[in-house]
Amino acid sequence: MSVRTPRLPRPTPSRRAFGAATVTAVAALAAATLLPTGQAGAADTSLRSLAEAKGIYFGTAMTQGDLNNSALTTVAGRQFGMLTPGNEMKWDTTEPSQGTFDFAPADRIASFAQTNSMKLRGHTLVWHSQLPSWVSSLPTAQVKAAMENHITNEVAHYKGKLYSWDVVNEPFNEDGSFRSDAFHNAMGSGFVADALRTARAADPNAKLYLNDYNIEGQNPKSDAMYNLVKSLKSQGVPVDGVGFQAHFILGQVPSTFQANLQRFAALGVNVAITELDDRIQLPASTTGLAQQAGDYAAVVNTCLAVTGCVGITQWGVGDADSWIPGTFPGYGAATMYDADYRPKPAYAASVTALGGSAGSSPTPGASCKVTGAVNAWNSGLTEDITLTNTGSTTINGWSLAFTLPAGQTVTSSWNASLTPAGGQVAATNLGYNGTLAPGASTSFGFQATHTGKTSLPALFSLNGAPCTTA
Ligand code: 9MR
Repeated sequence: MSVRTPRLPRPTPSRRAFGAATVTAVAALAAATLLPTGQAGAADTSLRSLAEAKGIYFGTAMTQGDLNNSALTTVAGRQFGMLTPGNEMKWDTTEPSQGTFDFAPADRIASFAQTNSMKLRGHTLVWHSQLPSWVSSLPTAQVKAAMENHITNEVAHYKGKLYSWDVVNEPFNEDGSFRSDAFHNAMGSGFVADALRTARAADPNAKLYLNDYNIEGQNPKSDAMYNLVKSLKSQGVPVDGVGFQAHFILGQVPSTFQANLQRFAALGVNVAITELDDRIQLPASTTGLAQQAGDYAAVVNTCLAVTGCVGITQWGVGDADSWIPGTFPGYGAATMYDADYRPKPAYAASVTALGGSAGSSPTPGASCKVTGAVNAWNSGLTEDITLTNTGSTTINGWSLAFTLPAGQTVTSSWNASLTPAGGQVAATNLGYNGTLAPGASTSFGFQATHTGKTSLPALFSLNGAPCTTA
C-alpha cells in the first residue's frame, strides 16, 4: 500500500487505498439475493466487512485487560478490522525509564490483532500525557535526543507491522496555540516536524498522523491543525494523515464536520476518525439511544462522503470498557455495544449507513442459529424462537439481542427474560436454560401487539456475536 498517494484518483467504490483488495468479493456477497424471509443469504454484515466493501476500515481500541474478556474479544475480532492499543504503546509503558524499553504489553495487543486479521494503529509516540516524569525532568537541551531515541526505538520495533502511527498527539490548546509541554518547551513548534521525520526514517511505510480532539468542526483549534499540516506539507515534512478523535457529546456532532474533513483532505493528507464515542447522560433513555444511533450514522456518512477519509475507530468495544464514566461522572453509554456487548441502536445505524441491512445478520462462522415461528391475529401475535449453539464450546449464560419489526411491542414472555419490550430487545436466559452445550437448543417465546407488521425479529446476536437465521 503506497504511503504517498492520497491525491491520486481511485476507482469507485475503492476510492480509498484501504481495503481495496477485498472490495470485489465482499460487494458480491453483499449483493446476494434476499430470501423471501427478508434475510440475506450468506452475506457477512459485520462492521469490518461492510466498511471494507466501502473502501474504509472500522476499528476499535483495546487494552491488555480486555484480552481476558471473551465476550469483548469475540465482538472485537468479528466486528472490527483495525485495532488501536488504548494505553500500551504510550511512553509511560514503552520507556518507563530512560533507555529501558518494554514492548511486551503492546505486543500482546498486536498478537491479538494478527490472530484476528486486524490491522494496527500505533498510538502514540509524542504526547504530554502518560509521559514518565523522567522526560519532563530532563534538562531542556536533552529532550530532543530523548524524543528521537524514543521514536526510533518504538517505531523500529513495530516496523512493517503497523498501518499507521499517531506520531504527535494533542499538540494544541483549545485556542489554537501550542500546548506548553516538555517537547514544545524544548524545541518550539519544530518538535512536530522533527518527530515526523524521525518516525519516517524508522519505518518508511507506516502512515504518519497528527491526532487531536475538538478539531472535528471548524474552530480555532482545527484552524491551527490545518495551518500546521499545510505548513508541514509545504516544507516536505512527512505527514500522511490527521486523526480526529471524535469524543462527541450526544446530539453534538458538529455541523461543519464534513467540510472540515474535506479541507484537510484537500491538503493531500488522509483523514481518520480515531477515537469515536458519543456520551449520554445516564441513565440513557430510549430517545437518547436513538439520537446516538443518528450521531453514529452521521459520522459514518461523513467519512464515506469525504474522499481521503480512510476509516473510523471507536474508542473501546463496549460501554463497559469505555473511559467516559471514569472521566465524566454521570455520563456513559458512549459506544455501539452495551455493558454486556449487545449491539445498541448505534450499531444497527452504523451497519445501515455502511450499506448493510440491519434486518439481516448471518455471518459465516457464527456460533449460533435462530429459527422462529409467528402466529398472528388482528392486532396481536405470539412468536416462538429457538436458539441453537452451533459453536464448539459450551455457552454459559446467554443474552440474545434482536430488533423487533416496527410497531411490535412485547406484552409477555416465557422461558426467557425480555428487556426492553419495544424496538431493541434482549432476551436473557432463566436459571434453568442458561447452559447450552455444543449442538444444544433452547426455546423461548413472547406475545406482542402489532400494527400490521407480523414478521419475525431481525439482527439476532448472541452475547454480541451475530447468529445465522437460516
Ligand atoms: O483510553 C485511555 C484511558 O484508558 C487512559 O486512562 C487515558 C489517560 O489519559 O487515556 C485514554 O485514551 C486517550 C487517548 O490516548 C488520547 N485521547 C483521549 C483518550 C481518552 O482520555
